[in-house]
Amino acid sequence: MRSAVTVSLVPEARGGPFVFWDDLEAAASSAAMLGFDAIEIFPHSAEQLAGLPVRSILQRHGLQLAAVGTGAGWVVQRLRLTDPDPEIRARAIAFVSNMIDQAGALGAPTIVGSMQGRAEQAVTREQALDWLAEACDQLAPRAERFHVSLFLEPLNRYETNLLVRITDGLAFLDRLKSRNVKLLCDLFHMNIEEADMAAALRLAAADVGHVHFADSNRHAVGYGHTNIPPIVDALKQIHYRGFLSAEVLPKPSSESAAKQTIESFQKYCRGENS
Ligand code: LER
Ligand code: MN
Repeated sequence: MRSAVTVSLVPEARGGPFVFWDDLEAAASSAAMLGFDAIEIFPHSAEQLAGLPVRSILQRHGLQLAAVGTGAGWVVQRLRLTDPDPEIRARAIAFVSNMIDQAGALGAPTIVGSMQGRAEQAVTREQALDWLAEACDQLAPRAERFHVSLFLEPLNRYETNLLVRITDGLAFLDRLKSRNVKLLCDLFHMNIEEADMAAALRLAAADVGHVHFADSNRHAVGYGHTNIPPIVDALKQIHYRGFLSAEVLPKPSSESAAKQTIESFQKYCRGENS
């Protein structure tokens, strides 16, 4: 397991759960200094990502790119893969596709979280899930060209009514044609929705592609009340080899949240060399 920390390049997402903000070079420098293995970037758009010297920043600081988020498509442009308007769905697919191309060229997977949208008004959950499946079956082969997966993230009930629990995610993967979609298991959402977080991770097993490492209150792990050891044990048991990526509030400051995260990572995952 490897450690990662989030960097948001989206001013409109201010107040959101990202550790570092705005300045990729400064964020990478802090992350490397603290001993993180990787960063996870939340960019404004694929175009913004393409215009940044990401590769050289990563190289300079000896960091990997854990994943790239697409939430700005929703936060900034109000695009959703399950919008009732086919034109908006097409634009949402284009937004994620372009991100897959940029992230993929950097060897990183792309995340679909908020872009899953929600079933509302005349749209049934079944209909929304059909649209989401259609989108994922277009997007996942695109990611496959770069030998990376597409990560799909169940979100708590206040953010979606589509993929909420890990079992929703697993049932959804079953209906896809593509085998290149894995689940992003966010410990903050799971703390709200799962009866037993460790059991949910064991059930997902090889379908766990990425983990958002957050405490119960979405602060850095150690600042809330989630019981982390059984979760790390479950991840070891399923031979999880991916990242534990801190998608948490920058509280009391970015530096403290990052420092607390890496200390927790070292405390709970020490001796773990897989
Ligand atoms: C949103 O709550 C979240 O967890 C993000 O990772 C989704 O884009
Ligand atoms: Mn998340």
